[in-house]
Order: sequence, then C-alpha cells, then structure tokens
Amino acid sequence: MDLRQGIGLRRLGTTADEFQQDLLSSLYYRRGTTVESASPRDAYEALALTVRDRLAERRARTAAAHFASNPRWVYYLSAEYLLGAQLEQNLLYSGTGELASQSLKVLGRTLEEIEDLDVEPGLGNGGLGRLAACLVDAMATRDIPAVGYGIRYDFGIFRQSLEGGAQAERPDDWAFQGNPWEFPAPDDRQTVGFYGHTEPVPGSPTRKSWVPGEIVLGEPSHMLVPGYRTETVNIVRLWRARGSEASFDLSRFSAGQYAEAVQEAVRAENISKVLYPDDSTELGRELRLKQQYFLVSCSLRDIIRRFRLRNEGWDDFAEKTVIQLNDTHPTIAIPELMRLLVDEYGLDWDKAWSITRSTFAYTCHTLLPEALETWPVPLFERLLPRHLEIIYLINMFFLREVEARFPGDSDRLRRMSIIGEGSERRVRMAHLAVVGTEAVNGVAELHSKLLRETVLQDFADLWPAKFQNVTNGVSPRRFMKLANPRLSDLITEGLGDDGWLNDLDRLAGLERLAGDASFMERWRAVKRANKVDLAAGDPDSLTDVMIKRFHEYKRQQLKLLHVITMYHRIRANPAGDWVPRTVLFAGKAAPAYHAAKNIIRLINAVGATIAADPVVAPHLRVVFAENYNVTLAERIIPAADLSEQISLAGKEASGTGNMKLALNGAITIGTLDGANIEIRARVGEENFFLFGLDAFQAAEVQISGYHPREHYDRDAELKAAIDAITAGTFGGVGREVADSLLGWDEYLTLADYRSYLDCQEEVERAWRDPERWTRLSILNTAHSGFFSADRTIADYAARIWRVAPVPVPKDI
Ligand code: GL9
Ligand code: PLP
Repeated sequence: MDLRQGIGLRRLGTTADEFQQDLLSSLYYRRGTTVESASPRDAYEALALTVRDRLAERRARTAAAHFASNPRWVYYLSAEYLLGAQLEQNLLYSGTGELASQSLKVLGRTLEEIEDLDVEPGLGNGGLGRLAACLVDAMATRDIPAVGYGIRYDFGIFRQSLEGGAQAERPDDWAFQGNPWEFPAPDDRQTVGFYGHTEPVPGSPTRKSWVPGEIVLGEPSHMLVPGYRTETVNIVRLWRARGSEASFDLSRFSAGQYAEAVQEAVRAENISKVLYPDDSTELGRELRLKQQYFLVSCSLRDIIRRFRLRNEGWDDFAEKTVIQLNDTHPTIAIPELMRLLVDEYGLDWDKAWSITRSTFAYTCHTLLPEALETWPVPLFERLLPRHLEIIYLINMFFLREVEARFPGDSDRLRRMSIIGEGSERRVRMAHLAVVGTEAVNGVAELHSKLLRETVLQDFADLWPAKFQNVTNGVSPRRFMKLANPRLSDLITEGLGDDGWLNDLDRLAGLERLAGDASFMERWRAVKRANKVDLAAGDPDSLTDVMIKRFHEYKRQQLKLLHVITMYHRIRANPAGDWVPRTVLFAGKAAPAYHAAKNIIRLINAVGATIAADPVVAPHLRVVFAENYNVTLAERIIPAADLSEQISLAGKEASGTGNMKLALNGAITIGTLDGANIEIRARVGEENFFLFGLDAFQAAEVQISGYHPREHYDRDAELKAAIDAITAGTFGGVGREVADSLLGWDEYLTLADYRSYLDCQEEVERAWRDPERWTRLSILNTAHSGFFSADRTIADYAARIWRVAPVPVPKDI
C-alpha cells in the first residue's frame, strides 16, 4: 500500500479523557453552547458528532484504500432505506458506548435519555426498505466497496396512532430538528430534466438530443455505514430535490406575487417531499415516476463521475461497476444509462447496450401482480419522452431476439413485450428490468422458483441462466446484539466468545446447550426479563406476535379469527385450563387501503371487548402497539415467544421479520411460504409449527373454484366467529371484513382456518411443557445462522456481482 495515498489524519483518542475532551469541544465549537446552558438536544448532537468523527476517520481511510485499489464497485439503487436509529448502532460499531456513558456525566445526562432523542429516519415502508438497510450494513461488514443511493425524503413513512381504534396518520417530519448523522455535499449536486421534446442529431440514426421542459437540482448528502469489527465505512448517498436559481421568479416576487414567485421551486422540491406509503394508491402517480427518475438520474451521473475520476474511456465501465436495482423502482436507470452513453457520450447503440446489460442486476421482491409496476405510455411520453423512444428501441431489438428463438409465436411476443397492449398501453417495468440486466434474483427459494415458473416464465425459457435465488438475511448486530443484549450475552457465554456476531453459523454451537438445565433456565429468564421490559402483558403468558405491514395476503384476519374463537371457547368454559396468551399486533396499513384499515379497527374492537370481559380477560389479552417501526421492532422481537408467519402460501416473497424472530428464540407458526420454508428446513420440522395449504394446493383451490361459504357452513366454530362480527358482538365493527371473507376471501383464510386452529393447539401443548418449549427456542436460534445478511451479501458478491472484498488497512 502506497502510504502517500493516505491522509495522515491524527487518530482520535480512545481514552475516556480524550473522548470527553472531544465531546466538550463538539459542544463548544460545533453546537456553539456551553456545559451550563446545554439542552438535552445539545448534548445529543454533541455526542452524535463526537461518535460520527470516529467513523468519519475510518471513512476517510476507507476512501483512500478504495482509491488506491480502483476496485469493482457495487452500487445499490433503492427508493427506500429503513435504517433504524443511528446512535446506538454507531456507538457499537465505533466501540465507544462505554466512553460515551462515562463522558455524558460531565453534562449531567445519561445515555438512555439521550437515546430517546435519536429519531429513526423512516425512509422506507417495511420489509423491502429494511432489507436495503441490512444489506448495506453487511456490505460494509464484508469489506465490499459499495455505495447505496436513495432519496432523502423530507417526510418518511407516516406516524400511526389509533383514534377510537382506527388508524390515524400524521406526517413524519423526521429531520425537522436536523440530522447530525448526515454530511451534505452540495458540490456534488446534479441537474435533472423532465418533460420537453427530443430532436434528431444530424448524421446519426440512433442519437437524439433531449430538450427538457423542466430542470430540477438534486443535492446529495450521505450517511455513514460502518462495518462491524472491520475498518470499512461505506456510505448511503441520499438525494434531495431543489429548484434551480431560475425557478425563483424575482419580478413576480417584487410585484407582490409571493406564491407565484416560488411555485416552480415548490414543484421541484415536492419531488423529494414524501415517501409513498406503498403503491396501492392511485394518488400522485406522476410524482412517483418523477421520484424514480430523479433518483436514477442523479445516481447514474454520480456513478459516472466517480468512474471517470479513476478511469478513462468506457471499456472498463462494466468491469468496474455493478448496479443492483432494488425492485423495479429504479428500473428507468436502464434507458437512462443508454441515453447518457448514446446521446451524451456518443457511443454507438450496440456498444452502449452491451455495457448497460452487463452493468445492471435486478432483484424482484414480489409475486403479487398488482405490485408489478407498469406506467401508462402517455404519462411516460410526456414526462420522459427520450426514455420512451429508447424503451421502444430496446423492445424492438428484444422482440427480434424472441422471434428468432421462437419463430411465429406471436402470443409469446405479446406476453413478453416491454409494452403491454391492454385497454391502455403501459410500460412493464419488470420486463424492462429483466431485458436490461445480467442477473435477476428472487429473495427466497420458493419465490425464485415461482418467478421462474409463473410471472417470468417466458423470460426463464429464453435465458435460464439469468435467473438466480439469493435468500434474504438480517443484521445480527442490530437485531440481536443491540435489540437483545441479554440473549446476546448469554449466547456469548455459551459459545465462549462473541465471534458469532460476524459468523452467525457459529450459533449452531448452542445445540449442545439445548439440553443443559442451567443454560435453559437462564434462557427462559432472559425471555421473561425481555417481556417485563416490553410490558405488553403478563410476562408469564405466551407472547404471540404478529408484527408486519397490514395486508390481506399476510392474513392478520386469520389470526383474528383464532382470537375470536379463543374468546368463545373461554366464555363457554371459564373454568378450563387455558394457556394465558398475550396476542400482540403491530403494523401500518397504507392510508388508502380500506380493507386493511378495517382489519385494524376490528382487532381493536375485539381487544376492547375481551378486555372488558372479566371471564376472558385473565386468560387472553389483545394488544395493538402503535406506529410499528424499526425501533419498536427492536423492543418487541426479543420478547416474542411465538412468531406468526401465516401468509397464504405463494404470496410472501420472503419475509425478514420471520428471520429476526427465529434468531431471537421465537418459535414460528407458519405456512410453507417465502423463507418460512427455509427456516423450517434448518430448525427442523419438529421445531416449527406448520399448517395450511402449500402454494401448489392454494393455486389448485383457486383454479378449481373456491367457495368460502362451504367452510363457514361446515365448521361451527368458524361460523360462530364470523357471526359474532356480523351480530355486533364487537360493537358492530368489522362487518366489511366478514363480508369479504364470506363473499370471496381472496387469500383463502377460511380454507386454512381449521388447520391453523389445530396447529395452535399443538403450540399450547408444547408451551405447557416449559422444558420442551425452551429447547425449541434454543434450537431455533441455534439453526438460524444462515439468515445473517452477511451470508446474503456473500451470495450476491460471489454469484451476482463477482466482487472481492477490499480490506481497509489500519495504518493507511
Ligand atoms: C417485500 C416482500 O413482500 C417481502 O416478502 C420481502 O421479505 C421484502 C424484502 O425482500 O420485500 N416486497 C415488498 O414490496 N415489500 C416487502 O416487504 N413491501 C414493503 O416493503 C412495504
Ligand atoms: N417493518 C419493519 C419496521 C420491520 O422492522 C420489518 C422487519 O423485519 C418489516 C416491516 C418486515 O416484516 P415482515 O418480513 O414480517 O413483512
């Protein structure tokens, strides 16, 4: 290593005195205040800056090492990152937790009170955004040179509260007091065009020039993403939209037309104003497409800028660059790179296409047809006229290739076309993503298989080698070490050291302790203490959790039918020997998704009825925890006994909550869906509560004609549960839920009801035997090491990205 590349930074101190000095200096010189007048916010910001400095020093060395080695880079493009709170994580990753606790005393504060001020950036909706956060964490931990690109939304995922048992939404102004973790980089801003028209370029058949009708600026800032127990610190770079200078109309302002004077700037800034709460809403479709192009255009120019710092010409671009598309949201990157290469840099079409295709890879995260994005052609044509032309050309060459392989098969051409020809012509983003990339992957074995065999079957016929599986994973640092310190300490003691945090397969070493009486006793005590902390209900009750976004396919309504049936059973036999249960729900519903919101209301109505019933309340309690986010997940997961993963088989692409819960010793009750299948295969059939139709059977039921009423008529307990809703037992709430279950029941809830209830009885049999339950719990943790995001990243690195780690030396 050439040390001249190094930056010769003074190392920041590692003693308590030095840390305290730095804390005070942050307080004085960067917050501009004093010990005497420091508010809790000042203390928080000063601490955050002091910790951030430690990471920034590593970041500078990382940049130097990367610059020196000119590696192949991974660029992760994602419209969402659900990063979680930063302070606790950064204390852990910089090894300064103890120093911080000590030093804060000088300000008369405790770390706990400071941590409450550390708001999580809610820049994602749920599983997909949280996965992005776990993957960037693992890339840094595995020393992969990588940058995550995203959007710095002013408002993240809405804050949920309950009003009269119904979901209410408030805006999430997450950074309104500032965000100390972020480095603005206005020098790297980019210019993005929208609308306008295209003009031919004389002498060139493929080149065009695009004259945009609106110009918006993208200003980046970045957050540091440290690796755990390694020197690497990568970044996530987030773009914020700004009006250009020209967007402020001084003459109107001077004439007193204040609103008109800024209207163009306001329109520009709206692009990064809010995260879309899921895509089940028709609202703001144009703005959403604008967001996607904004992210893509800024990020690609930044990627090219970075490439050209280190390289000349274009020959090495695809060799030095791999761009991972997190779902279809950033897929316009494919025509955008073509546009940049052909129109702006003058490459010929074939060369540009060969570079483009070997640069991108695409991860699909769904099987739900309504979640596969398509855009109306007229909208595309108006907003991105040049991109539509490029898409048409890509499609023409692509369909020629299909025609050559399958001559005369016009049905196939119609099915595979990037342009869908229904009542309205639409651009199919998933098709564009498959055509324009080198690799396509699903996120769990079953999901990848179903992609190949159903939604993307024609493409898998054409290019079988392109399709792969990379099963999702989660960060053991955040979801074990930070979320569950008691269990982590016990595991470390059991295994002899804490190397498992970077090598999660080592959890398998717990297997030999699964029969050790004293270890089991302590394992139980940890779970109990976590339940006491959570304070959701009796810590000795079975804590049964269903925490995830509300969606009909996930089937919170099935869990609810179980609760209502329990309620009926206990009322019918108050003296019975009931297993006390606390059923905990948490999750948000998209604001426009009425069916999901009705389920939330019904849960709360049922919960209230049970709480008010002196016969049932001692045995059964229903809790709805408001505003599910990463911070809340970190509190609930360690306290869970039972993990509800009960989606209709074939609908949940993977799930990651299921992995977090299993790693924390919750036992899964679940269908053969998504990654549940792989969890069961690893923890063992006898350590997993399986019920319900499998994906094949579910498809058969649906094809052969499904009649939910037959189940209702046949099963007295099921009938009683649904009748109770319609009869008004729960205050008349939930009739729409009952109607949809009896009317069509799209996700076969009634078909799986009996099997689910039987399985819950097995759960209770196991629970009544604490030795058995504890063994199950330990074995779940012991055999879930595969679900580390570090393994996921090792898979991407080896099979999709073909990148090698670049370790950062300590002495650079
Ligand atoms: C999702 C899938 O539905 C999940 O099964 C999967 O675990 C994650 C991550 O791969 O991706 N796809 C998707 O659109 N969401 C997922 O959770 N939804 C949200 O993020 C709201
Ligand atoms: N939302 C949040 C806040 C999460 O922490 C997670 C985590 O795993 C999810 C959503 C995804 O949950 P699931 O995989 O159960 O859909």
